[in-house]
Amino acid sequence: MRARGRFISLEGAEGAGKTTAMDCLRRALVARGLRVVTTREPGGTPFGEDVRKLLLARRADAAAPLAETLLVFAARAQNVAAVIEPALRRGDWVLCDRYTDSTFAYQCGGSGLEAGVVSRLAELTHANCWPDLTIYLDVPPRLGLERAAARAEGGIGKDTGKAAVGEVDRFEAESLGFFERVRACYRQRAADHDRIVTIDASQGLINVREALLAVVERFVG
Ligand code: T5A
Repeated sequence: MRARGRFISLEGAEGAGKTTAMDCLRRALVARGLRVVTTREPGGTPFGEDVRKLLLARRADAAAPLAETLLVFAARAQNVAAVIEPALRRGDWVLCDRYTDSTFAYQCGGSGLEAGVVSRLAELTHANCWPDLTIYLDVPPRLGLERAAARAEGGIGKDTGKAAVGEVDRFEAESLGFFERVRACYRQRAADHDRIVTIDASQGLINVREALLAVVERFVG
C-alpha cells in the first residue's frame, strides 16, 4: 500500500503571489518525481467553482459572514471529498491555493465572525485533513492590491471566476482596514501554528522563489 501523500496549502491576501508560488512549487515537486494534484478554494470541483462565482459576485444584498462561511465550507467539503482526500490516499501530493486559514483570516479577522464557529465547521468538514505544511505569503495590503489590480488591468493570469477582466470582486472591494485585519489574523495564526511558514512576499519574485524552494527543500528532505 502506498504511503499517504502530503498536503501543502498556500495562503496570503490579494496579490500576495499565491498563484505564482503554486506554479513554482508544483514544478519543484514534479522535478523530484512526485505526483502532484493542484486545487484551489473556493473552487477545485465543478460544484465548488459554482460556489466561488456566488461568493465573489458583488451584490446589493451582501451575504452575512455566517452565510458566506457556510458556503465556503460547502465548497471545501466537496473539494476534500472529491479531490484532496482521494489524492492523499493515492499517495499524491496536494497543493491547495487557500484553505481553512483563509476562512479564519477573512470571515473572522476581516468580517468579525467568531473564530469558534470556523473551528467547529472545520472539525465537521475535515477533522483529519489539515495541511502538513502551510506557506503564508505576507505582503502589506496596499502592495498586494496594487499587484492584483495591475494583473487584472493587464488581462493576464488565472481564471479568477470574475465576470470580466479588470472587474473588482466582492473581497477586492473591501477597505484597507479589512485587509489589515486579515493580515493581522494570518500573522497571529502563523505565530500559533508550527505548520505555517511565513515568507516575506514584499520581496521581488526571484527572492520569493528562492525562499519557497528553501522551504520545500527542508520539507521534502
Ligand atoms: N476567501 C477564500 C474567503 O473569504 N474565505 C475563504 O475561506 C476562502 C478560501 C478568493 C477570494 O475568496 C476569499 C479570499 C479571496 O478574496 P482568490 O482568487 O483565490 O480569491 O484570491 P486572490 O487573493 O484574489 O488571488 P489573487 O490572484 O489576487 O492573488 P495571488 O494569487 O496571491 O497573486 P498572483 O500570484 O496572481 O500575483 C498577482 C500579480 O502580482 C505579481 C504576479 O506576477 C501577478 O501579476 N507578483 C509579483 N510581482 C512582484 N513581486 C512579487 N514577489 C510578486 N508575486 C506576484
